[in-house]
Amino acid sequence: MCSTIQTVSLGMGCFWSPEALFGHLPGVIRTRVGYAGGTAKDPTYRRMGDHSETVEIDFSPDIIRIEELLEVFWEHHNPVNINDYKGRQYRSLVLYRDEKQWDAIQRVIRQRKEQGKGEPQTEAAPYSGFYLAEDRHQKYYLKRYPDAMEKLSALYRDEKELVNSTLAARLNGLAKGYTNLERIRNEIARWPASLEERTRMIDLIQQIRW
Ligand code: MHO
Repeated sequence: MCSTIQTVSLGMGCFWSPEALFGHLPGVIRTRVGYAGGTAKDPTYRRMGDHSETVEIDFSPDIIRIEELLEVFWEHHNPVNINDYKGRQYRSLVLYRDEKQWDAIQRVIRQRKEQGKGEPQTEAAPYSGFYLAEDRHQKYYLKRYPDAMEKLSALYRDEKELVNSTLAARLNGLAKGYTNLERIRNEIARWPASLEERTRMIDLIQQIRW
């Protein structure tokens, strides 16, 4: 138990949905979206250069393994080379952090091939930096619910802390329809926080008008 938190970055098209998709999974601790995989300095949404839209995922390998994240990744996009469309913006991309992650990528690809799922044209490259996207892109679906954002603001010091929270990751998944309140409530009950904090979170999310 308690192995250290790992991080992986994935590109699979417009980053709004992947953030909600991975954010809803128990074991995922934090998500954020940004630009990575290229060489251009200080990319922005308007000037992304050779970077791709990516979601960066912090996860606890005790609860969810990288292999499971990779299965979700390949099941939820068409990993073809779409280099011609908008440059590398929507590239299928995995940025791995170490040799173990690289091995896991190869293992999952091999298994999927054996299952007849074909070979993904995903680019796998060593992580070499990540540029956080603009605030408006972080937790994009959750931000479509102003009442949720307002109620959540009572729990966090500022919006940055709010959007970086595990709770925001889950609720962003909920806003996109990947999970439901019941599952989130049950999960919070198992989080390593004080009873008071957990009760506060659960009370608060019950009051949100979706
Ligand atoms: N369909 C979306 C994609 C945005 S995503 C951050 C749009 O063009 O508005 O690439």
